This record gives sequence, structure tokens and C-alpha cells, in this order.
Amino acid sequence: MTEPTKTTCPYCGVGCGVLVMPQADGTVSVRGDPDHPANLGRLCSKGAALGETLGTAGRLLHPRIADERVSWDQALDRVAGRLGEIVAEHGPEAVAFYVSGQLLTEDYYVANKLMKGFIGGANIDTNSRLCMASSVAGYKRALGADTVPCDYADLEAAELIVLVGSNTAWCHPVVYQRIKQAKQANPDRQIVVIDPRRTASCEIADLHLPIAPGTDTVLFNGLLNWLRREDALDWTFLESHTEGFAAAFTTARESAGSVPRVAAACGLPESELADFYRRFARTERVVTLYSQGVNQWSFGTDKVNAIINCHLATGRIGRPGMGPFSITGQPNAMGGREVGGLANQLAAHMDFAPEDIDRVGRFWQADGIARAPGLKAVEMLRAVEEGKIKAIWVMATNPAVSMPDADRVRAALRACELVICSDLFADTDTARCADVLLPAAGWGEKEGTVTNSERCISRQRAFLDPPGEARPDWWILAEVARRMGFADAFPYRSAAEVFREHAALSAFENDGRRDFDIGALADLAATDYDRLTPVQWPLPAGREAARLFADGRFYTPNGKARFIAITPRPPATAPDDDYPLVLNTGRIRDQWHTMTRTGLAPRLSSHIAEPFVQIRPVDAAAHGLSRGGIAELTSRWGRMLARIEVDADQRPGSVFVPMHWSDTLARQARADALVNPVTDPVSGQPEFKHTPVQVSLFRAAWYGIALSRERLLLPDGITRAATGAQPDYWVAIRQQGFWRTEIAGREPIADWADRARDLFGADGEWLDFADVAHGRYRGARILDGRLAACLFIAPTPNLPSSRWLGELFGAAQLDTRARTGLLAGRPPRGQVDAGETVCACFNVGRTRIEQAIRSEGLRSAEAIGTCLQAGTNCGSCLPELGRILEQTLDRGAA
Ligand SMILES: Nc1nc2c(c(=O)[nH]1)N[C@H]1C(S)=C(S)[C@@H](COP(=O)(O)OP(=O)(O)OC[C@H]3O[C@@H](n4cnc5c(=O)[nH]c(N)nc54)[C@H](O)[C@@H]3O)O[C@H]1N2
Ligand SMILES: Nc1nc2c(c(=O)[nH]1)N[C@H]1C(S)=C(S)[C@@H](COP(=O)(O)OP(=O)(O)OC[C@H]3O[C@@H](n4cnc5c(=O)[nH]c(N)nc54)[C@H](O)[C@@H]3O)O[C@H]1N2
Ligand code: SF4
Ligand SMILES: [Mo]
Repeated sequence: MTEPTKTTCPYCGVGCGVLVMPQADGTVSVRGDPDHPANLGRLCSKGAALGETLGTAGRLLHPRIADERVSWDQALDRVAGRLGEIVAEHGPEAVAFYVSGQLLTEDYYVANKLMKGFIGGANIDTNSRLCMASSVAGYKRALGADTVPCDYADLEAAELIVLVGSNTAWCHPVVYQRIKQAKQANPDRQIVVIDPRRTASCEIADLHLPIAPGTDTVLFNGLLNWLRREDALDWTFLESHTEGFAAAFTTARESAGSVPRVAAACGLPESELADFYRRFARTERVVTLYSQGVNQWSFGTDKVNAIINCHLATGRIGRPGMGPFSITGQPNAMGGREVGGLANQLAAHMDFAPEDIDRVGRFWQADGIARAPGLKAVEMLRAVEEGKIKAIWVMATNPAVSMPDADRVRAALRACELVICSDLFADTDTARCADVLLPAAGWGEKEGTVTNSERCISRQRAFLDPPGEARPDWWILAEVARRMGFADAFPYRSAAEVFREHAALSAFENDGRRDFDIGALADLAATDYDRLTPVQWPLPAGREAARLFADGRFYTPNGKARFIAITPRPPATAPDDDYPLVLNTGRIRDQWHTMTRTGLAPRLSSHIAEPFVQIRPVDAAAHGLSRGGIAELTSRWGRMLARIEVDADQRPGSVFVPMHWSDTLARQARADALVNPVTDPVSGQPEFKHTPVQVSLFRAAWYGIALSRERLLLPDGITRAATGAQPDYWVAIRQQGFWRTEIAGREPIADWADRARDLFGADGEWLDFADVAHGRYRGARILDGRLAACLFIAPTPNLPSSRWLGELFGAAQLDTRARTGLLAGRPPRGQVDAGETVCACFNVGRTRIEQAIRSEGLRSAEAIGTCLQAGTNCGSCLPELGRILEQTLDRGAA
């Protein structure tokens, strides 16, 4: 037996090491790498399901121009030729690259070098603009460089961890497990969660502050004020290592004021706010861990600096167990920052300062290097819309889904003269707007490195051949560069060669002046690159790197960290009578962004299968919404449909929707169609967490669920019949061995038996039950005694459970009981429906868990694990098991 391949998970910024082993049956086994410092063997549900996302289904296998298959030569010549022509005619600003924190460092480096060094414009920006830009800007303002000063071990060494705008339990599950374990080991360790919603991360919280959206600047200004009043400042550190305290403090005191004023502004009880302030003031080792609830605001950079101010004031930076820790989202968000993927950076943490331009230009031997920053993502797409940018090359990101005001972005792409899209998949929302499609090699098919949230560089290694003609992104870029006449600067034959150059640039004329230095890796031989084990930067050649900021020296010109005076601002748009609720958007546990990969794994769709809107009971009642129905959300920018979920975890006045669904998997379910495209003036990051919306009941005449072995073609399948009515709402969900499609429509349809045959094919045996008067239909198509497809229609959302129906798909033959059940629309008597899946690893349903809690008298998540296995593998569902336990016992008691 061969050794497993050591590689790194391609999803979140935790950067877990995984061991991969292709199996004889063609599947791939994936487990956590016990030797990787990020996860020490753990994986979350997404990492554990990686094996299910491989294979050729849906992959883009060949280059395509205008929907025709072409050779690589034709595609590369076309791209290079057209880019060259446009630059010659309109200048380098007329072309743009929109890239991604999911590119490997080597891909990213080549993209940036080609655009900034040789095309000579700086219109290359990355989806990290939507993600980390405020953190980058905040660190640079305060510390003089984009330096994340903490690592995961600091979380374990901290006595207080403050999670601000981070649903760590779902978005960085392995870091969350590390925090949880540390808390179990020492219950005195305190966890405070600051988030308008009560999230799964609150499971381990000593205190949850359900802050009014956007008021973090007030809260942290208030904290600075409190720290001063309680004499909790580190004056020695302040005086020798920082500047600007007086102004920041005065602004904080005047704008935030006393605890009652801050509590009122933040919508929090005074006692709880003071409780947090007290904990922060009296605890030395504090890590403030933050992500999108902080960054994704039109004043995200101010939020970041309000947090950093409190760490500087207490001297809590540069020592173990403390610091302001921006946790990164994408697997290579940090690598992108290192190569300069943002339009306002150059490369290797250098900026568009004259000496940096000169230095990078000499290193690249690029006389035509760009001399000024380019357009940031949202501006870039605006320039596409205006026709100023005539060609855009999108790599490893899906802006037609993930950018704010997504309908407008999509229209801009459709109208653009030349859209090139490099992706793994043939059919994404963005690929649908592209003229040229380039097949990229994906995870497991290419070599390279990524840098995780704690600045640890890890290898991604290939263990599969790329399907069809797919190629690594760096190769595609270098080929285009050569054909544009820059062959000398792009001679790379391997990822290792690119990496060496990147490492050499980081050390070039550095001498400790720039934080990012991995000079020790600049001469890595190909074999050493192959064997490279995870390493943390800085990693200068020939000297030991100390802990960042341990000496109290920062990367500002005078070496002092800067306080930034923060005047709190309101969100860009306030709710009003037309749009009375605040839309908050984000992630769910088991899906990754626009679902091109996680959507392939049936077990990842079992936790949450549909786009939803989470709303507080009181708001649901006020807007006539009840659980299971469909809501129509509208904002000044667009519209979305989503299943209604009524939940007291939601803040009054706010609703939450997931960002994940696209037009390829659903109809009218893109959250970003609603989102205000306003951005932070410093960082350019959009305000994804705050758009005023109206939420009303979508009045469907019928609701349906269809299960089929093949994916249904919607809405065509339903429209084909004479009357032409089609579903207004549909979501396609891949399950084990079949597809489930949820549908609903406004127009009544009478002839469902005909529609069912249009959808699935008329031949074979059919079971039909129709009650036209009451708008009910149940139909099943049976081929060779096995269930081939079924359709259930009802006037309300109460439809049979897909779990029970799914089991029927597995049956070799449908017996009489099953047939009776299908016609009756419910499981035969005596058969239990296990309910919606909670534990994706062992496929354990909610009903089964509730029953076991009652019948076996289970009292802890561990006991549930012992009884049903649930939660014993990746542990991602443990917070939910805890909640089900609580709710079931509550109900038992009531
Ligand atoms: N399962 C899963 N994990 C992922 C990803 C994924 O797609 N799926 N994506 C990865 C990526 S790229 C990223 S960037 C990270 C994001 O990770 P997170 O930032 O943890 O995720 P989000 O759900 O976007 O938002 C976090 C929280 O911010 C809260 N919030 C909203 N407004 C405010 C506010 O004004 N103040 C405060 N304090 N909080 C607020 C929201 O309620 C939400 O719970 O996740 C990474 N991990
Ligand atoms: N409403 C709302 N919108 C948001 C957010 C939010 O919180 N709310 N969060 C924002 C954030 S933080 C982020 S990071 C973005 C993420 O948004 P996107 O970057 O648009 O989302 P992904 O689905 O990850 O897109 C990655 C694409 O790259 C492809 N791909 C995967 N691997 C490779 C590869 O190796 N090479 C190439 N060429 N392609 C590859 C995938 O198939 C997929 O199509 O969304 C942003 N949008
Ligand atoms: S926490 Fe999960 S998604 Fe993130 S890197 Fe680890 S296994 Fe991958
Ligand atoms: Mo992100």
C-alpha cells in the first residue's frame, strides 16, 4: 500500500492538514493529519466530506470560446491576443483581473506579476476585498503593516477570548474545537461572543452580547473609556511604543460616554455590558478574534481599529495568549495578501510607494510596472459596467453570486466585451456570463502552497490527474504572459520555481524592514519543496525570527503603533417604512460560498438544504410569516425568495439569510441580489451585514417536492404543458442516489398528473392520487419495480419528509406497504421518520435524537454520541446536539 498524500484542506482559513488516500474502488479517503499544527488530526464536516466532491461531474474539461470547444492553443492565443489589442488601443487600465483567496500562492503571484509588472495596470483585485480588506487596512493603519500578530496557540493560552462578529463554530470549526477543548481543560477560561444573533458559537460562551447591528465601534470606544477610568492601561507600553492615545481616548470618551449611554446605543443591558468591560479590564491574556461581523461594514476598518486600540492601550499585543486576531476566511486569503493580490498593494507586503515600485520593478525587471493603485472590486465592476474596462478575467471566484448588488454585476459582465472565466466547473453563474472558459485544475490536482490564518505556509499536493485538459492556474497565466510577449519574465516550468521567486522577492532589500520575509525558502530545491512541512512566517534567511512585536517595535516609520481616533458612524442606509428590517447575511455550517463544490456532497446538503430567512417570532408575526412558508425579500437593489425559519436567536428587527445559493442551484435565492453595494471608504469592503429589506409572505398557490434519479430540468419540465405555469421558486438538492427539488408557484395548476409525466417521462408504471378540488397530487413513477421518481403537491408547505422518501429510492423493490405509503403521502404505520439530518458524518436525524433523549434519558451531547454516534467524528454538530437536548428536555418539563 502506498503512503497517503499530505495536503491542506481547500476550504477555510484554519488550513487543516489532511491525509488523502485514493482507494481501489475509485473513491478517496480523507482524514485529518495528526502532524499538522493547525488541526492535529481534526477535521470538520466540510473537510471530512472532501472525497465526495471529487470526480468529473460538472467539470469544465476543455477550453471553450463562445460555447464551442477549442484547443488550448486557440484559447490562449485568443486571450493573449485580445488582451494585447485592448491594451494597445485603450491602455492597461482597460483590462482587469478579478482573482481569489482560493488561488494558490503560486497562481496568485503569477497573476499579480503579469498585471502589475507587465500589462502595467493595477486593475487586479481579489474577492478578499469582500472578505479581509478592512482587517488589512486596520492593521496597516495601526501597526504599519498587514501583520496578523497571533496564532492558534494564543487562543489556547488566553484567559479571555472575545469572539466579535465571528461564528467560529460554523466557519472555523477546528479552531472552535480547539477553543472548546481549552475551555474544558480550564473552565476559568472565559469566552465572550459579540454578535447580533445567538449563533452556534454561543454554546461555549460565558457571555453573549447580542449587539445592535453595526455598533461595535461604540462598544469598543466605550471599553477604551472604561479601561482608562478603571486604571487598566499599560502606561509604560503606551508611552514607549505607541502614539495617538490622547486623541483616540478623547474621541472615544466623547462619542461613547458612560456605560448607560453605550448600553443604550448598542441595545444591550447595562449589567451585561459592564460585565464584559470588567472581564476585559481585569484579564491580562485576552485574544479578540474577529471576522466578517467586523470587516463587512462601510466602517469595517474603524471597527478593526476600535478593537486594536483596546489592545494597544493595555499593551496586550506581541506576547503569548493575547492580541487582536483577524481570522481569515479563505484557504489562501493570507497568501493573497503576501503576493499583493489587492489592487492597492504591490507584492510581498509592499505598497505603491515610490521606493517600493522601484524595488519591485528592478526585481521583476519590469520597466512598465504599474505606478498607482488600481480599482477595488466594487469599483472595478462599476468600470466594467461603464465600459471603461473592456476585458475582465475572473479566476476562482463567482462574482455573479457573491458581489453586492449581484444583479447589476451580472448585467455588467453580460455586457462586457470580453469576459474570461477560469473555473473548475462548466456551469456557474459567472461562467454563464463568460465568452472564454478556461478549465482549471482543482484541489488534489495541482501543486502549490497556501497560508492560513496563523501565517502558516502549507503545501497542497496533487494526488489525482486533472480531468480532461484542465491545467493549473499559474500555468494558464504564464502561457498567456508568454503569448503577450513577456516570455523572459514567465519562464516557469513548475510551481516550485514560482514559489522560489516569490520567496526571494520577500527577502529582496528587506533587512527586517518588512514583516513578510520568507527568504529562508528562496533556494528551496524542487525536492525540498515537495517535502516542505508547514512553516510559519516570518522566516528570514540566516537568522532566527522572534515573536512579532515582542520588542514593542512596529512597522511604522518611527516604530510606534498608532491609535486611531474612531468616531462611530451609522450604517449607510437606515431601515424605513418601506424597508423596515435589517438584512444580515453569512454562512451555514456545511456549505462553502456558492456551493460549486460542497453542493456536490449529499451529506453536506443534509444539514440545511434550502435557502432560508431566519426571523424573530415577533417580527414573523408582524409580517404574517410562519415557519415552512416562503418569504419574499425585497430591498432597493433586488429580490430573493427563501424558506421561513422563525427563531428567537435572531435579534428583533433583523433577519439573516445565507449567502450560498446561486442561479445554478435555485431560482431567486441569491442573497447578494439584495445587498447594498456601498463600501468602506478606507478599505473598499462592502457592507454585506446591513441592508434594509421588506419581508413578506410569498403567496404560493401550491407547494411541491419532487424526487428523481436525474436532476430535473426546471422550469422547462413544468412549463412544457399547455397552460405554461412554472414554479416561481425551486431549489435543487443533491442527495445520496437522487435529487430532491423543492418547488412552489403562484399560478394554480390543475393537470399535475400530466405535468409529472412531462417532468419525469411517461413510460413505466405510475401511481397517481389526485384531489383537484383540494389542490393535492401525489404521483410516483416506477421502473422495474424500483422507485424512479415521485412528485407531491399540496396547497400548504406540509409535504412528506424527503428522508423517508429518500429511503424508498434505496429499496431494490417497492413493496405494497411502500406503494400505499407513497399514495397516502406518509410513511406506513409503525415506520419512523428519522427527521432532518443533524450529524452529517453518521447521518443521524433530529427525530431519532429527540426520541433517544426521551427514551434513553440522555443528558449530554456525549451521551447522545455514545448512544447514536452523532457528533463523535468531526464534532461540527455538537452545538446543535446541545440545543436539541435543551429544547427536548424543556419540552419534556413543560
Ligand atoms: N461553513 C463555512 N465556513 C466558512 C465559509 C463558508 O462559506 N462556509 N467561508 C469562509 C470565509 S471566506 C469567511 S470570510 C469566513 C467568515 O466567517 P464568519 O465571519 O464567522 O462568518 P459570517 O457568517 O459571514 O459572519 C459572522 C457573524 O457576524 C455577525 N454580525 C453581523 N453584523 C454584526 C455586527 O454589526 N457586529 C458583530 N459583532 N457581529 C455581526 C453575523 O450575525 C454572523 O454570525 O468563513 C470561512 N469559513
Ligand atoms: N451576502 C454576502 N455575500 C458575500 C459574503 C457574505 O458574507 N455575505 N462574503 C464574501 C466573502 S468573505 C467571500 S470570501 C466571497 C466568496 O465568494 P466567491 O469567491 O465568489 O465564492 P466561491 O464559491 O468560493 O467561488 C470560487 C469559485 O472558484 C472555483 N474554483 C475552486 N477552486 C479553483 C481553482 O483552483 N482554480 C480556479 N480557477 N477556480 C477554482 C469554484 O468552482 C468557484 O466557482 O463572498 C463574499 N460575498
Ligand atoms: S476547519 Fe474544516 S473547512 Fe476549515 S480547513 Fe479545517 S477541515 Fe477544512
Ligand atoms: Mo471570505
